[in-house]
Amino acid sequence: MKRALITGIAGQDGGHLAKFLHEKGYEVYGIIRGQMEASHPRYKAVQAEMPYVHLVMADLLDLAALTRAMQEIKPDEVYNLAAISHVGYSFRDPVLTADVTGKGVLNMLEAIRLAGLEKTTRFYQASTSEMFGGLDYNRPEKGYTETATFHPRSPYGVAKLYGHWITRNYRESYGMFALSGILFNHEGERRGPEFVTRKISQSVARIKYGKQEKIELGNLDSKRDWGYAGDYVKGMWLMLQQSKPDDYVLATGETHSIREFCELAFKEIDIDLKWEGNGADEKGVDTSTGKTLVSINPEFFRPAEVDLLLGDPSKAEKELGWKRDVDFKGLVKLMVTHDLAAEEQIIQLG
Ligand code: NAP
Ligand code: G4F
Repeated sequence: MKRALITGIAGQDGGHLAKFLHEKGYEVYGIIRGQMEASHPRYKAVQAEMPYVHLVMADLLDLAALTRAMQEIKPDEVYNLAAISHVGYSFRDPVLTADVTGKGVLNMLEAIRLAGLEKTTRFYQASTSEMFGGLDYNRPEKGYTETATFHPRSPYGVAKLYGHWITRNYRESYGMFALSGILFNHEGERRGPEFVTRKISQSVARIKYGKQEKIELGNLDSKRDWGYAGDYVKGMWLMLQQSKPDDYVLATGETHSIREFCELAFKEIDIDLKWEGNGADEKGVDTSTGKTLVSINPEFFRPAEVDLLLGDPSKAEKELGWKRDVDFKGLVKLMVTHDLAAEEQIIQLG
């Protein structure tokens, strides 16, 4: 039985990956942070959701705890998913973001070496399309590939770029099987409510049941290459099964605006949106009632924005045989359907 260690087990991807690896027959260990005892409500909630995961307490900032975990578990595969992962938040707390999202990767790699596992343990680093920055000058027509130029536009993107390069450096310096998946946005029913897609799908469900009047958003113009997280964790695993370590882009090859996501999400509850006004005065209005359902709150604007992300997953499709099951429309439907069911359950429970 192979042993896998996942950091960021309590996050969106951690849950999908743990289930996927468990179903493949892995013994799965997951790192959870904080002063957690088995009686802690958060620890209990994660354990209840994933009873097959052995939870290990450690923090990405704590090299000693990470080294101990490596020595005790001796994992065959390590998936480093832990990070301060919210781009907007990284502008508010850039130092912590650099420490966790950047230097935390170095701590993981060093922990593997200090435990003497650098020749046996395979390491996956969660790199990101945020490293490209979405600017015109570096954007290939068919989308970003593994060799496109990086130009990160947030403290998060800069920290991730350090993680990306230090992973590559450990591969080249010590012959470690260490690689990065450069993943474009992936979403789903486990997505945190602080990210725009989940904020929209949860709000649409609350609006449907009269618990919320409207959604306040920031930049509606930005475009993202959105896929389903369940499809992307398969790609992470495939990368670590190859005979040689290499970096791969995972993306859908399609890009859509925040506005389009809103339109499709409201369609799921039979509301057609039309857009009125410009800039900070723009509104999304219900065509049949005239009610404003989306408005702009400049609080959600970022000091620098990534306007457009589009990835080219050709290499992963060709070399890994990676395929996706969920397209953009399917993703919006899946998320809104999930959140409507959750609201219905709350209502039924009183
Ligand atoms: P997520 O839901 O935000 O999960 C991140 C996890 O990291 C959380 O469980 C968090 O723990 C944990 N964490 C934060 N700081 C930590 C620390 N100091 N020590 C240990 N754990 C810590 O992120 P995700 O969407 O699953 O993404 C997984 C990874 O892929 C992240 O590295 C992200 O940056 C990267 N990525 C994501 C996407 C995407 O679209 N989802 C795209 C490209 C790359 P708590 O639960 O305690 O907060
Ligand atoms: O959902 P977002 O916060 O995701 P973002 O910034 O693209 O980052 C996510 O994807 C990255 C991969 O490219 C990951 F590396 C990263 O960890 C994270 O998972 O924002 C998407 C877009 C942005 O342009 C943002 O300005 O939506 C815009 N937006 C508009 N209104 C909003 C809002 N974003 C958020 N979070 N909240 C809003 O109200």
